[in-house]
Amino acid sequence: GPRYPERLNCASELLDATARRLGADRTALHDAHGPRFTYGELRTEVDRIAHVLTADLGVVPGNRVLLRGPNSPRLAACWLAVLKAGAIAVTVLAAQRRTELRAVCELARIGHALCDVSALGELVGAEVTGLRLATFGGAEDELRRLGAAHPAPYRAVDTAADDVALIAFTSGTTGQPKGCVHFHRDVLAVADTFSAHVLRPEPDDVFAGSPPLGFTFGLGGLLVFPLRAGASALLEEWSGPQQMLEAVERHRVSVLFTAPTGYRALLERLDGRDVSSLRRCVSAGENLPAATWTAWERATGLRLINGIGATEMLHIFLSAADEAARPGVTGVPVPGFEAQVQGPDGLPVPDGRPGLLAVRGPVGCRYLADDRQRGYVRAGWNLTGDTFVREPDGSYRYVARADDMIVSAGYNIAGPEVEDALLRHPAVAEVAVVGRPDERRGQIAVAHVVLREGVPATAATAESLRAFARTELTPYKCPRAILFTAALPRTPTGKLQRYRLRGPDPA
Ligand code: 3SK
Repeated sequence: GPRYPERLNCASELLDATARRLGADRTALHDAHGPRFTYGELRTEVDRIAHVLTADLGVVPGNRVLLRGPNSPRLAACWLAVLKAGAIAVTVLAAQRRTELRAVCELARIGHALCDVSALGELVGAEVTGLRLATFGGAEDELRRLGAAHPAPYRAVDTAADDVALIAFTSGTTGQPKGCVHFHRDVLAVADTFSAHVLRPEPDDVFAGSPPLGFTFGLGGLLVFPLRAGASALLEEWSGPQQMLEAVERHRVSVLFTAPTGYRALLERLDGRDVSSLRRCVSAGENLPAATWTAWERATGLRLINGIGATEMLHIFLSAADEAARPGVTGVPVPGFEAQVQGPDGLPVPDGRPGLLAVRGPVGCRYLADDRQRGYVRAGWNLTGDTFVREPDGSYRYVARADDMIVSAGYNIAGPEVEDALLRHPAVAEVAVVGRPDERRGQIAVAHVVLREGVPATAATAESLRAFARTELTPYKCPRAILFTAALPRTPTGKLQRYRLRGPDPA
């Protein structure tokens, strides 16, 4: 893995060092309509915010600062300022509600916050005791007013490479959120492994995408990777795929980050759009069906870069560079990481057999005061909770989340495999296949289907899907029930909430 000096402030490395290396006049961040921040202007903005944090809000190194707002260059500047001031960034999703926010603030012992005015209501409603808060955005723009009194520059706090830089909360597809602690060196390590080896960005690249900065997929892809490369990023809260495609065209976006659902939504609206500026398209956040990979290649000529990452691991650890990417497999360990497929005893299983994915590398899981650490880390390996098969050629194929396997009449059925088959049917826009308790078979596979616009939700459509499944799948894998729904339940980061389809909401 990459090596770093003992003293390291990653915000200063990403911003000040890049500006020195490539020149302060290059564009760093912008949104779809507003003014651009060059590297020099971004540094001035960050330094002013760092002064406000220190002088006006009383932040000292090691304090945890909550950051909340839709994706924007200002939110990114706040994140960099918190780290430059030696404090710890706790970025939450703009979509999170007051009860969730209160839980996060208690777990992370939040004493300070910077919040976009558009996302203020729920934070105020969370009634966090003793919170010192400044807002940004809107006509008042408190942060800008306070910042104007502090001339740049701000000298970055001399943090250690393994001082805590951020606490990222898992999106919680099940259960209580968990805080994942990451160091200054971890932030650079994800850029110097996945981004450097798989994306290989150039300073002229323009990054954009849908994941929020409060999800580490977005933090890496839309802030850390572009700045590490001296490239630029478009940080915007998209109203939908249409607006995203317009921006790709207008701003000549070259590196795109979104989840498989995002690529399917873009595919529906690609007609007549010029996306020739795109060079690398990264898909993560959930399983990428082979059908989506193939449809994207057919429509754009581009090979989707599939990856699997985890908030616990900060970013992507298994992927394939685009020339090596092929449908249906995730890829190989990113240079700097090792992977194994293990049995329940922690020993590697032979190639071709399913088992638990175990990974290790320059970053790893450190839960904030949570006993679930024992379940995630075993003998130095991180167990991500995914079932994988290692193919004889050394590539890793996703099977399912370990707890998402459907066991029906003694057969193991991987929901994603059935979904992949149904997605090839022209009537299907989205699908989730989950197990439902059944007296005779233990569980049965149930397909929850969102139909494409204009397709009627009739018995004839269901029969057509059933017949199609029989031609594509071994009979025991065919769904026993097909249910039509308007939308699938997802977390604010876009992850499918299978548990909500399996039965009553446990919350
Ligand atoms: O879910 C993923 O695959 C992922 C990817 C990058 C960063 C974080 C996560 C959770």
